[in-house]
Amino acid sequence: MEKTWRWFGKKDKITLDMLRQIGVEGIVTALHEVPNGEIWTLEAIEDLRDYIESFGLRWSVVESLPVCEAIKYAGPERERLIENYKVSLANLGKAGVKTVCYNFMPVIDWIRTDLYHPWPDGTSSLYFDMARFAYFDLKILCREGAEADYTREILDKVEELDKVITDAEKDDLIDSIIVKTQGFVNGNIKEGDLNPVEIFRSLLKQYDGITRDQLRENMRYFLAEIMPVCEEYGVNMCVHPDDPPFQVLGLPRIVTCEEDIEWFLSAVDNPHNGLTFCAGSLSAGAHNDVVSMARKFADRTHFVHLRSCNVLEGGNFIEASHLAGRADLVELVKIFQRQKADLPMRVDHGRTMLGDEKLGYNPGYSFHGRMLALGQVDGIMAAVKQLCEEK
Ligand code: DNO
Repeated sequence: MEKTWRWFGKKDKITLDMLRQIGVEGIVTALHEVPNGEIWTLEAIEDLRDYIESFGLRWSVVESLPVCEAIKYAGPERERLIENYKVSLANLGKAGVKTVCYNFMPVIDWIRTDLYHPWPDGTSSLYFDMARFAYFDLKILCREGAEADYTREILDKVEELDKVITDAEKDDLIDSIIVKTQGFVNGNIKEGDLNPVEIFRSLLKQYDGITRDQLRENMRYFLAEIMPVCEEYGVNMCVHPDDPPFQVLGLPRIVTCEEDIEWFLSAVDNPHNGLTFCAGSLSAGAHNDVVSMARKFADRTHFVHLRSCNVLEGGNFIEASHLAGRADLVELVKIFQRQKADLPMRVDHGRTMLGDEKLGYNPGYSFHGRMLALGQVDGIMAAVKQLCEEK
């Protein structure tokens, strides 16, 4: 597989020079400064591509070309936004950047309740705590009907937490769930936005009454519309699974499990309609057998995210070491390496360690932690390659 790294553009504190030194071959990035829904011009794409190439690297994958909410909920601006999307895709194709990762999660992209969950060895990683998440939903967002989505045990924990939680902890929870994890991925809420909870409530409203089936139909419609452009320019689309892979906050989520993936692949049965196999997101769902899913979907996988989670009691999950957890990365490397030797792969997230915490990296996107993970995965890849050659 091609060793890639998510880089957040020229403002990223981690430079392309540094990445070249640690064995990265391809870059995963986006035109982060272009507001969602606007066209990515050929000129801006070529500028960034040439900059990356001047370091001896290549722009391998776009993550993400964001799909606007109105496309997801089929608002009146949908046609115009899909037209813009097509132009951006054509421009990417012309510039030779032909793998495009996106997601179809309504309102909120990935969700964690704790960005610095401590490990006994002094490092920290990202964490999802169901009771704290339910607290946000019930006591901060005050979403109507939310109680019905949680077990009695979780509801009791929410009441217990309510007796002790401080205002600072509440702010931190809001920050972790809807602000810090969203802004840098071109999400709906950015740091510095006033009253994020209010903004979030109004975004949720857009999905009132939208069922999973409707969201599926809107995804099918979007994919069917863009496929001719993908065919013309040889662009491969790869949807990122929902993270975490289950329903949240009364919103439908439709890329959560084997059946969901099967559905969207066959709804628009075109090789350009594919998957980002994010082992981390998928392994956060106890219902997912990640290795068997990789076997099943390898031929429609255009991009791989290597990471692993442990699912804990009550629906909590923790981002494990890249050599542990529910996602067997050794098996996954075997499967994907056999599938396509130059399939782009990036290590996804890493521990915060050895001073990363002082450098203000985006949550999950530390330097040392990801470098350690890349070293581990690089070792797995070398061993797997040798074993395959010996056979
Ligand atoms: C988080 C990321 C996601 C991902 C998008 C792709 O760390 O995995 O934000 O980039 O969902 O569209």
